[in-house]
Amino acid sequence: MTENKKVLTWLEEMKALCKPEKVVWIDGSEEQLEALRAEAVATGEMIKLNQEKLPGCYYHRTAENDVARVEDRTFICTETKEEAGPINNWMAPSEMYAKLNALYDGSMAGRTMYVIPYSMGPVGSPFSKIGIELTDSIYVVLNMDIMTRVGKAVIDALGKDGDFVKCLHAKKDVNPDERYIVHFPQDNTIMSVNSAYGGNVLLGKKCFALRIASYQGMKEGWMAEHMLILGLENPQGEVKYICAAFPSACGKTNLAMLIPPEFLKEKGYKVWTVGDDIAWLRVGEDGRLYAINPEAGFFGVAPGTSEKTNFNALAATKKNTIFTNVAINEDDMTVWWEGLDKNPPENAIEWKGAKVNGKEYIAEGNKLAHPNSRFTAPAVNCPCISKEFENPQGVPISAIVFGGRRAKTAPLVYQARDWNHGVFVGATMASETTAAAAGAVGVVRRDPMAMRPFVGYNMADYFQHWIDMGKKISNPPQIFNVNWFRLDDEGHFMWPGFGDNMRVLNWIIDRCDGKVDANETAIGFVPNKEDLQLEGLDIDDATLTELLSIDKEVWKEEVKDQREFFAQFGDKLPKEIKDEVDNLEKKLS
Ligand code: GTP
Ligand code: SPV
Ligand code: MN
Repeated sequence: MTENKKVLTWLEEMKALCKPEKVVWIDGSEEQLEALRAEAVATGEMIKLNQEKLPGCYYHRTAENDVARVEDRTFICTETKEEAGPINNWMAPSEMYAKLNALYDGSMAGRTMYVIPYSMGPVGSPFSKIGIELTDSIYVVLNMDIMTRVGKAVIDALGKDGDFVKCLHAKKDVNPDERYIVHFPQDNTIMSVNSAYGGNVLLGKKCFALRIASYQGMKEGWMAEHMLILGLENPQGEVKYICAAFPSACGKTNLAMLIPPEFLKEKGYKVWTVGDDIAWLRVGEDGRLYAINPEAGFFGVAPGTSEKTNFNALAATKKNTIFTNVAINEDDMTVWWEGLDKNPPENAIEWKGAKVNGKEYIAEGNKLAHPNSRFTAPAVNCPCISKEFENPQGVPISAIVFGGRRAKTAPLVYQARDWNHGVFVGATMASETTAAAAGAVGVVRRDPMAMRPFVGYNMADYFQHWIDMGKKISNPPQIFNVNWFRLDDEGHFMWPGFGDNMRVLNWIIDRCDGKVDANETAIGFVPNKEDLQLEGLDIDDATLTELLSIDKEVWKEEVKDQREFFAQFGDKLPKEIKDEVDNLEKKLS
């Protein structure tokens, strides 16, 4: 397949280590992929779903102990601990390589090693980067084929001496005690062992496109972010692009594919999806920030996805999709998850594989689908995919939006005063944890820029990189913060969310265009109620007032917590960030 000596040398070394029975290069051809699907069905690794209702769709179940990213087993192995910073797990590279080599030794005996050449970003784009993943899992091959650009064209683009990110995955026996997701940013190397769950094994995604890429971006002057990218089209047909960073399972896929409320749709407003999870950003010649989505598919949260909440995502899953850990409706071999509709199948197979009466099972308080069950769907299936999706130059960004799940504290939306204040707003993000990572759910934690689990180096240097980038962007995006998740005293969401978030996006674009005034507060600019398009919205004035209010006493507590979080970075914390905390405290008093 290739004459690239770096590839061939590395492949020989990894073969000698893992000792597979054979090695198969993935060329991206449909014949090869179809044969792999048939093999996976024959061995039980995948289940073929109803091919009339869900053509090209398959089902996969992971081990019960292997259903989410494992942050406590994810490592950044830089030469020094300081380069990895206080947030990341670290081990000295030599020590980690020794540990891993023992685990990989002979790990593929009697198995096939698949070689997946893949591109993050359109092949040949100046933004794009190449990786090669070695894996012994057909499930990984088939997912990578949906999530990235795979095959011969990538090898051609790599050429005789191009560089690539080395990715090794061995499934082994998915032993959680020997599970490691390890990054060596200085060696362009990723090693994953003893898992078969998406975020741990689709190494182009979080491991490369965020952890390794954030390190590359810091060195090379660009940014890799946990952001969706959407285009907002107004009735005049102009499209403005927005990036938004929300933590895992906090609404990126939903916002990226939003359908506006009826009265805005009638006027001609539309949303186009460029990306739902990851953005790579570079400064363009015109001094604006440009973004591409390095991925080719969506690895989306299934529960809560319905025709009502996210019509476009659901439509994207109707063909050539792999479902992981959802429930099966045995009557017609289709899929089901909580929130799809109000009709759980009676003859159901729940996500762990037991046959149950779905209605009774749910009535007893069980879940049919795992809360982090996912679909892997090709982006081209999405009815609202942007025509700029494949644009190798990316799209110009007008606004960056941060957000998370905050039951209290954060108002519906506010705008930062300038770039550095915006960086501070991102750096002080906090959100309640979700099922996307192993561990407790619903605990508020600091998650700067939604990148806490994904920064491949010291987070203090990452803040500095954001500040430095600001100096290079002569025409920077405006920065905002949103919170769709504010709760009332009874624990109900105060804001309807989903399609109605379009009302907030329109205000954001109006602010970027200088069309509306705003109310300046200690934390930033908050909308005047009359500037939000509220037609057709069932919300009373008191609720709206509450959603836009800032409780100074609560925010004073917030500042204390911010200071505590920042303290761990010591002298490495950029002065600009420290100044912003002082400034906020002053404005609150
Ligand atoms: P990752 O793929 O893990 O990075 O997640 P994501 O940010 O793409 O999250 P996603 O859009 O899949 O949403 C996760 C959950 O949040 C789903 O259960 C949604 O139903 C819910 N959700 C999304 N948007 C909203 C909203 O505006 N309001 C409320 N209340 N819930 C929302
Ligand atoms: C996330 O957890 O943020 C995801 C899913 O998007 S995973 O690919 O598992 O990281
Ligand atoms: Mn994500």
